[in-house]
Amino acid sequence: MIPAQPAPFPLDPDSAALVLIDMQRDFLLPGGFGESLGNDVSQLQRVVEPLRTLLEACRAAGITIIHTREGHLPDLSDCPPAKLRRGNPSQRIGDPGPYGRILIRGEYGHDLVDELAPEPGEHVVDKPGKGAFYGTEFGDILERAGITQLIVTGVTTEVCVHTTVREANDRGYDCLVVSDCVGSYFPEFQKVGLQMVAAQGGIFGWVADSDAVISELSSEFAVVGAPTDEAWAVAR
Ligand code: C5J
Repeated sequence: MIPAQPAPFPLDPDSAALVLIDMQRDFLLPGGFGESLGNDVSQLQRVVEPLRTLLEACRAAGITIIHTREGHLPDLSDCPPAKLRRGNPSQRIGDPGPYGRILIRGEYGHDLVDELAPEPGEHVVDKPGKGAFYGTEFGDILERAGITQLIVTGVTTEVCVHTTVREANDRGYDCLVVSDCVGSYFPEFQKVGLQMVAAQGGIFGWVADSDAVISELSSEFAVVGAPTDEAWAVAR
């Protein structure tokens, strides 16, 4: 059981996936898309180290790993005009940036930060929207792997993390959001975004920090198997 808000989370490593949402250079590095919108990227960079440690722990525990990247085809045919029109008029999706065309698949800035580079066998899902399910194979990957629990990390807490958790919640997945492994450019959104997940008895899911998840992964319980009905009764 992972100590969590609003209640302990009964992790089953065989049914769980670690999801790393959009840990892309365009969002995290100075000069990228995120900064072009006027954001302070240092707020997101603090996520990298705890997430790297959690990623290693999940790899060691044999947990399914899924990375996502937000971005678009070079001809922008998968980018709705409404999305294209948003943001800073001087730099939009598809415009040239310091790391290549902003949020365009195949460009350096669109790819994941070096510290969290996927290993062979890990899934990388390219998504045109904020949520991981929309327009992607994410749902099929989860179904094929028998995943029912998502350990959710990445950026940004109130945008792509929240959208994915809400989509997953509606589809019946149990989502544990890892508080120090998700990040927002806005400290107040980070705080309230996490509160919103666990509010009302876990309206969208659970929240715990990475130490709690890692201790559970290294404990004997975590490798024993699926949570029992009793475990879920405590968690509810
Ligand atoms: C944003 C994201 N914030 N990954 N994308 O546009 O949250």
